[in-house]
Amino acid sequence: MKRPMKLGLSALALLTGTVLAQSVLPKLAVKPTYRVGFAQTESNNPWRLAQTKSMQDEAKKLGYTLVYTDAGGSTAKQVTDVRSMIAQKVDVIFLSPREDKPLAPVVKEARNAGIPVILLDRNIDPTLSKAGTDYVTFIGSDFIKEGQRVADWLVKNANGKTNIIELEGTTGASPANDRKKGFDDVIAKNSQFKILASQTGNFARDTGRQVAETLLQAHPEANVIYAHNDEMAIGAVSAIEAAGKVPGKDILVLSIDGGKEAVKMVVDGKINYVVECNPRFGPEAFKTLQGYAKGTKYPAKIINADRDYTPESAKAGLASAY
Ligand code: GYE
Repeated sequence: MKRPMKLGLSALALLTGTVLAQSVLPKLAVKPTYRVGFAQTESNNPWRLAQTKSMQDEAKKLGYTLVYTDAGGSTAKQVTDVRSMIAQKVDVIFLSPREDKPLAPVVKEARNAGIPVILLDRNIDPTLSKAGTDYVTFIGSDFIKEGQRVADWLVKNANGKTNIIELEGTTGASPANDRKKGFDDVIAKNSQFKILASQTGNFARDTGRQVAETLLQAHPEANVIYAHNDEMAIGAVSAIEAAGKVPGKDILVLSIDGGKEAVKMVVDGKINYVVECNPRFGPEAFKTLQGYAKGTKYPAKIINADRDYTPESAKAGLASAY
């Protein structure tokens, strides 16, 4: 009986040479200037505008060309946007993946085409793409911690207000998944609190307002609204007022992002607590690009520092909020 031939590792590597060669990160040459893609997910809020501006400002400062696309809230368009950057042979792609699964294949396509990808602000499902293999690194906030910080503040400052409505971000977006997990896990350990309903408001002001309106009608006993971003919190403030209640007093409002408009509402007492999510990515993003070209090894995640805004600190922080 003939034994099946066993291939040594090197023979396997020879046979599958191209495949193996493709599954390592492409190198980036040290050059005086680069053409850099930035695939933005949408531009419908101050957070996104601040992020885009920070990227544009830094590119300009360094004399790099920024190939900018805006997916306008469409995951399918963002996939196409990345493919067009690959076709244009940009040097590097900065990607803010709208959802954590559908963008995984194009990250690999870019890598296979020899273009390093750096993920900005939103992550890809770690079972589908790996830092150090498929993309260089993820730069952004610790979203689980953001959710935990909101819950920790609530546990300390609730004053008997324990019936929560949660407005989730875009379904399938890593900050929505993680801000929910971080918050819900802390709440689960504090049995006096109850999450009455948790529904997506798509990170958008008007959707947040509509969802909050419906949920407030369904749950008149609600006295806390936790929104995964400022825009939905601002929408919720309108919904609370439309329901004849006082935001910040009858119903506590908590959010994440820290844009000027929301911080001003903390100053005015309509929102009670905001955890910042820093959108100013430009300096860190381009520093990472340059470091990568020089051979620096990066960890899977580079975490931005985030402040917070309480009724006590909001006034002092307002001037420097984006
Ligand atoms: O909170 C939100 C934006 O991905 C961290 O997306 C970001 C979130 C941010 O549209 O306002």
